[in-house]
Amino acid sequence: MKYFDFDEIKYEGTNSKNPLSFKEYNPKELILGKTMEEHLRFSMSWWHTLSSFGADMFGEGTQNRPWISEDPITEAKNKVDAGFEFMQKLGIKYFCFHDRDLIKEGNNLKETNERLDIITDYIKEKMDQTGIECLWGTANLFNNKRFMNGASTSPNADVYAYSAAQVKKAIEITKKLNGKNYVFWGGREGYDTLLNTDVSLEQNNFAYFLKMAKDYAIKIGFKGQFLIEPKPKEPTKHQYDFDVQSVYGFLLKYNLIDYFKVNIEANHATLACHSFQHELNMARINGILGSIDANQGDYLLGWDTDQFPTNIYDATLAMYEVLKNGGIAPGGLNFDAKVRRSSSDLNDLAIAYIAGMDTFAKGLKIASKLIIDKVFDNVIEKRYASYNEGIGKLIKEKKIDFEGLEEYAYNLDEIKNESGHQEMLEAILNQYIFNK
Ligand code: XLS
Ligand code: NI
Ligand code: NI
Repeated sequence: MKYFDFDEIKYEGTNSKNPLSFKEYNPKELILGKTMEEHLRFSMSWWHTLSSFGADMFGEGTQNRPWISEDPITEAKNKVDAGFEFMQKLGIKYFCFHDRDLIKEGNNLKETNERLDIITDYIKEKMDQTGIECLWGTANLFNNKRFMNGASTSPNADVYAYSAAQVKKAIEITKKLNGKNYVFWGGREGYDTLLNTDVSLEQNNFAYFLKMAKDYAIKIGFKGQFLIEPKPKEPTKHQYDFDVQSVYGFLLKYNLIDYFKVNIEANHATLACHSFQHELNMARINGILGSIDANQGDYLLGWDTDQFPTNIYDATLAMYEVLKNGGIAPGGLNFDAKVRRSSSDLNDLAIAYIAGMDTFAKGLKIASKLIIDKVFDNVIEKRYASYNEGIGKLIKEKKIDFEGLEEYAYNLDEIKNESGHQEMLEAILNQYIFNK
């Protein structure tokens, strides 16, 4: 059975008026020696695309998806069929999943795991037929009420044990599907009030949980990259993986830095009052940029709206960081994004993906020109030139101390600063966005 009534989506160029066509994303086009497809590594999110139907806190689902069924196994298989058809038609080569997106829980953990075996067999078949791959897997440790106080940071040791068993299985199925990465998003790992929370114990337990996960991955020969996905708040008020810098500090403190990188989500960056580029930059300069959840938030709303990314400014600067990083592989650009509740047609899904893919494709093209022309590199090089000689060189090479600097400062008569030219640079960036 076919679920979508359109054919393969083609690149038709910037003037096309066909909503079901790419205007910017031309998969085989070469940019800086790699195809767009290789640069962008787009991925479909199983949860938003196949398992979410537009429900919100105030109302039921609005999106009537033809793959819904009463029988959990039938529904799960329908979703696989729909998902692979969708990815094939859009030319998306990767998918990401939570264990619980694939199939509903059974009556107990054993039954749930047996269901996972059935459905991952089926997914594997589809992967072999189509060449589509798994970008990452993860475990959903937040939906079920057993996680109301957290999972690996729960005050209840039984919940901790259950969470470990669930993650163990999630790593096993991710390995079975040859996942390129495995993600830990905090879920409910955080707290709402200190009046009942032992943060120190929770953080130690959390770190030990991650250590056991990586030890187990090594033991079973899972080669995927482990990733932590920072988010500052929601569902808890204080999420432990607040942002890239806090995750980096945590990984250092608990000696996990060699095994984990980060998966940066645009909407989580903005919730942390950072720009998307800031988070990507922090990860890149510390060598832990692993993958991206490509979406966008609404600056007027204080929660994770997970919208499809259409902001060309942010996409350009994100791709700038990706190029500076030498690429994002084995990570990719996963659309952790959902259509708005009122976008109730099935085709709205495809159009949303196309909009996101075109935005990042255009961002990639503009960013590559900024890099070729060294627009910001030249400015930054000149701005820090005082560290290439004299006193600056001694500082950079750590060959001077406070006394030496004091002596130097005594002999300075006038300090001359130069303009940062921010508006000029923003205008140049706009010029590239408008014209390239
Ligand atoms: C939720 C997160 C989640 C992760 C995977 O805010 O973005 O969807 O990407 O668990
Ligand atoms: Ni995410
Ligand atoms: Ni999110």
